[in-house]
This record gives sequence, structure tokens and C-alpha cells, in this order.
Amino acid sequence: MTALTKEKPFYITTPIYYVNAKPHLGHAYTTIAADVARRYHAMKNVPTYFLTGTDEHGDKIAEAAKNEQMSPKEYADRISSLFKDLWPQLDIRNDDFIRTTDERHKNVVAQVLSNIYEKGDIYYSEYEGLYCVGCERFYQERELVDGKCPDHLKEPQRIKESNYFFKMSAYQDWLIDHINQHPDFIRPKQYRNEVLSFLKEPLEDLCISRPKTRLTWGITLPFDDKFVTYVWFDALLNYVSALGFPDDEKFRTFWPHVQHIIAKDILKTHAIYWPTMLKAAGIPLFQSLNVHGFWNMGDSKMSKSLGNVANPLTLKDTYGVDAYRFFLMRDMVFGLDSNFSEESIIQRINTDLANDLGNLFSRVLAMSFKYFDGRVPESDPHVEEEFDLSLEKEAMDAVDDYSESMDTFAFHKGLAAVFKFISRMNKFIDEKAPWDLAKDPALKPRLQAVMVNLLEGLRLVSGLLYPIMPGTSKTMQTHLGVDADPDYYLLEHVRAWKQLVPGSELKKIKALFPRIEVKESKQPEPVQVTGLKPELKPEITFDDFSKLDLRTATVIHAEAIPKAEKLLKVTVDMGEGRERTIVAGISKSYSPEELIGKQVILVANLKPVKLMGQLSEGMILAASDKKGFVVASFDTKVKAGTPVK
Ligand code: ME8
Repeated sequence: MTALTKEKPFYITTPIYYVNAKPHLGHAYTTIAADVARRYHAMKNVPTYFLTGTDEHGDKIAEAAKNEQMSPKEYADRISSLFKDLWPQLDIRNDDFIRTTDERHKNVVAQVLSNIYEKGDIYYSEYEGLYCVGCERFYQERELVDGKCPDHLKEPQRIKESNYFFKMSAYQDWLIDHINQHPDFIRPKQYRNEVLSFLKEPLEDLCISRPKTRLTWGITLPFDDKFVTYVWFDALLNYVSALGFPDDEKFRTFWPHVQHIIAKDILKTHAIYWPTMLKAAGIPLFQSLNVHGFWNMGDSKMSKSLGNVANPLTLKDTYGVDAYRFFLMRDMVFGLDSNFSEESIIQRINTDLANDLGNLFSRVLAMSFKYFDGRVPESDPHVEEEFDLSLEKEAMDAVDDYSESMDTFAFHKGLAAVFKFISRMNKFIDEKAPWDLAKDPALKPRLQAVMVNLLEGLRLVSGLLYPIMPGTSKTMQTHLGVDADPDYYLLEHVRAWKQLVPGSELKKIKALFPRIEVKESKQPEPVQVTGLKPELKPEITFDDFSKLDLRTATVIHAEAIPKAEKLLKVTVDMGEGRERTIVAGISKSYSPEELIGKQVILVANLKPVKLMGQLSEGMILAASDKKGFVVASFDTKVKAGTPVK
């Protein structure tokens, strides 16, 4: 057993969601991700705290309530409870649910505002600016796309009024330094770069009030009762008010370890407004802002204002809560956008859950019943060693890869590590052929060793899957005869090899995840490849070949090059913070969105050239036929920058 280093408490927050419409899959994703992170950290046996809630003040809510002919508070009560009641149904176990209309929150907002005002960082002035009601914030011209808010695709309103301002600009240089000195402050790194690049231009001060003549639905400013607090200045403070800032024990225990999860739509408010507010208020900064991409439906972001949303409850009812949680965590590369479709859920369930995991589980249990009467056999370590019958090394590698990924919110990678081990176990069965060993009584010690290793591997998998699929994890443990012991969910215990007690009883299972039958499956047309000339090029020596530096790389950005019909400008991550730009002639075969997140093989030492005015620093390998290109990739993800031989 490897002793784990002493870990610190863990405090995780989601954005508090606006109550102007019902929850959809995007909200479910963030909140499930926070739940997964919370459960994973609980496995390290540290105190954890998980906060979510609703954001209830401001123009947007006042408008929505008016449309429903309700008072803002009645309206907020109704929608807030939809969020609050949804989470337990998705097996989300938050410790607290904050509402910005809670007295405890309003008091903290007033207190922090007074502190900053007394310090001299809030002043009164006239302002004219462009305001997006959807985002509840003023936009600078340079942030608009074709004069419109990039998220809501609407022109902002021009508003001119006297208001209170927070001297955000005074903290610009300090913020840039802080981000530079703390590489994990904003992650993944493309968002850190985005914020740093935004901060290259001068920051404006932040308008933090709304006159009551225009809006009354908000927290009254403690130093001027003719104004309410700007909704973002109010909302961001939920992360401290919920812990009982400033004196509560909870605040002292958890605040120093806070991790925020958000999507990229609210990057600037969290990466710029929030740290400068904390600094001005004399509150220590958060540890990391963990930023994920958007779930898209069709070509655009799934959003309540666009109306193209997927209902998390319907999906959960159709596919089951664990399969739904698994799909969300496995399919989205944390940080990048993902396209949602029901076909992709079905594919994940059938491939990963029914085939790879489910079949393995029922196969191993069925064999245990057939050969050992449904009991865990004993295994002789010498036999394991002599005949190479141990899975321990692969299991430990899986735990290490899983932990490294889960620690940095790369849930998709954590799951990929578990499923790599699952395929290893499936291969192990085929290689060791227990059915052959069972034919010869002299080979019984080997059969025992094989089965113990498989059962042990499944116990380990059941533990690693707990944060993502708590129900499945429990079902697996019940069938492996170990569910009574809460220790089985401690990472240290999960990692310890050979925990199953010989002689203990197993339970049969039909199917952990039944396959989903798709009635109309459209088979793709077979590709007709004609006119290919398979002429081989002249021979080269091994030395010639070894001059090539081939590396794995992950596509992090791709865009069309104007006026270049076939070219895409592709930015790849080569690991260890190295990025390259490649101009690739594959735009007829791939859209930029399809490429993002793909792992490719890069000729990394090709002399850079300029193509259509763009520097291309390498080449991406692809198969080419009459129909176009298919980019070469791997069946399992490998670390970016790994040499390809
Ligand atoms: O912005 N894909 O609330 P909000 C992925 N009240 N995640 C999505 C998503 C999508 N298509 N759509 C929404 C607010 N989300 C403020 C926050 S915090 C102090 C105040 C998720 O209801 C994602 O987490 O618009 C995103 O950041 C959040 O919902 C926005 O929720």
C-alpha cells in the first residue's frame, strides 16, 4: 500500500445559476463535475464542502418575473426550487444551497461594500456604456462581435446614468502579476492566456450600482439607499457569504482551499472582477478557476435564451442517472466545447458501459460461479509471478493516471485511465483463457490466480468509478461482496491490491448496463476508392527514417484561413506548455470544431514554412484517398508530446 501524502480540505463551488429559466444540461454538467470533484476528494479522506445555489437579483430576473405576472421573489422561489430539487435526482450531494435573496448573503454583501467604500475604492460618477441584459454587464466595444454580444447574439443597449464605480483599473497590474506567478490560478491554460491577453488593454472601472428609479430588485447599497447593488458584485460574494464570512469556522477551514468551476461564458467576471474585488476587500484569493467549454446543440451553444436545450431529467429517466453522469464526464474534454446528441449518449453506453465494463463484470462473475461456486478463491503469489498472472502493475498505473487527472479536473482523462485498465482486463481474459485452465486440475492454482486478479481489478475499478457513478460503484461492490465497508471508498484502500477476502461470497449479475437497441441504424455508404496508385516510394534507410521527429499533439484550436479553400490553421498542444501552429490542407475533410480535442501525430522537426501568409511549424499525418483525408490518431489517448516510433 502506498501511503498518500496528507491532503488539504477541499471546497468546491459552481456558478450560482440565474433563476430566469429552468435548468438544462449545461447546468447539470457543471454541477455534476463539482459533485465528482467533491466525491473524489472525499475519497482522500479530507474534509470537503460543496456549494451551489441561485442568482436571483437584477434586471433579467425582474423582467422574467414581470413576463410571468409574478413578484420577483415569488418567481425566484419557484425557479430556485427547480434547481434545488433537481440536484438530488442526479445524485448530486451539495452541502449547501445559497440564494442571493438569503439574509445571510445580503448582510455579507453590505458588509463588503462598506469596507471597500470606506477604503476609498468606490466612487460616484456618470457613465455611458453598452449593456447586455443577458449577461447583466457592460461591454467594451472591443468585446462585441459585429456590434453584438457574442453569447446572446443581441445588440447591447446604450445606457447613460450616474452610478457608483469600483476602482477595478487600480488592480490591473497586480492581477497580471498574480496570474503570471500562479500558473494554476486559471486553468486550462487557454483561458489563462485569454485573460492575460484581455488584460493587455487598459481595464475600465466597474459600475457596481443601479439607480432604484430603474431597478429595485437588488441589495440596497449600504452607503446610498437610492441605489441597488449591481448583480455581479452581489452574486460573486456568494462564495464567501455561504461559508459565514468573516468569522465562521467554515470560512476559516474551507476558504483557503477554494476551487471554482465555471464555463467560459463567465470567465471575465470570475477572472477579473472577482479577484480584484477580493483584493480590495482584503480577502485571500481563490486557488483555481477551473473553466470548461460549452455543450453545443447543432451549431450553437445550448442556452435558455436560444431555446435549444436538453432537459437533464428526461435524459436521466431515459438512460439512468449513472450512464448520464458518465456520458457527461467522459464525452466532454474539460476546457473544450462538446456537441450533444442522443446518438453520442447511446454510443457511450453501448461501447464503454455495456460492452467493455458490463461484459467484463458479468463474465468474471459467471466464471467465478462456474469454477469456484461463487466464492473468492485463494491465490498463490509465486504462481502469479511465475506465470505472469498479476494485473497489479497495470492497476497501479491506472490509479496513478486517474489521480493525476482527477486532481486537475481532467475528468475525461481520469475515466480514460480506468477504461484503459478495463480493456487490459478484457485482454487478460482472452490471453489467459480460464476455460482452458479449468480443463486440467493441475492448472487450478493458475486458474485461481487469474480469477483473483480479475475480481481484484474489478474491485479497484468499482472504487475509481465511485465519484462518477456512485450507484454503479455500489452495485459492483455488492456483487463483489464488499459493500458493507465504507473504507472501500477511500482512495488509499481502493489502491491497496488484494483486499478481497478468500472465501467471501459473490453475487451473480445479469447485466450491469443493458445495451440500448437502436431501431434504425443507418450504415454509412461504403467508400469506393478508385484510381489510387499504390506505387511505393524509393527505399530509405533506418537512419533516414529516424531523422523524423514524430510526436503526439492535441488540437486546441482550429480555424479556417480566409481565402484559402483547403487550408485550416491548427494550433496544437505538444505538452509541457509548448504550442505549435500548423497549416493543414484538410478543410474539405474536417471542420475546425471536429478537429478540436483530437489527438494527432505531428512531424515536429519539419522546417517551418509560410503558407498563405501563415507560419506552419510542422505537418499533421493523415491518410489520403479520393474522398479526402483521415487524420492518423491512436485508439487510446497518450500524453501530448510523446515520441511516435
Ligand atoms: O452566468 N454548456 O448564470 P447562468 C456548458 N448567474 N455549461 C453551461 C451551458 C452550456 N451550454 N449553459 C450554462 C450565470 N452552463 C450567473 C453566474 S456566479 C457568481 C453567477 C453552465 O444561469 C455553466 O456553468 O447563466 C455556466 O458558466 C453557467 O451554467 C451559467 O449559468
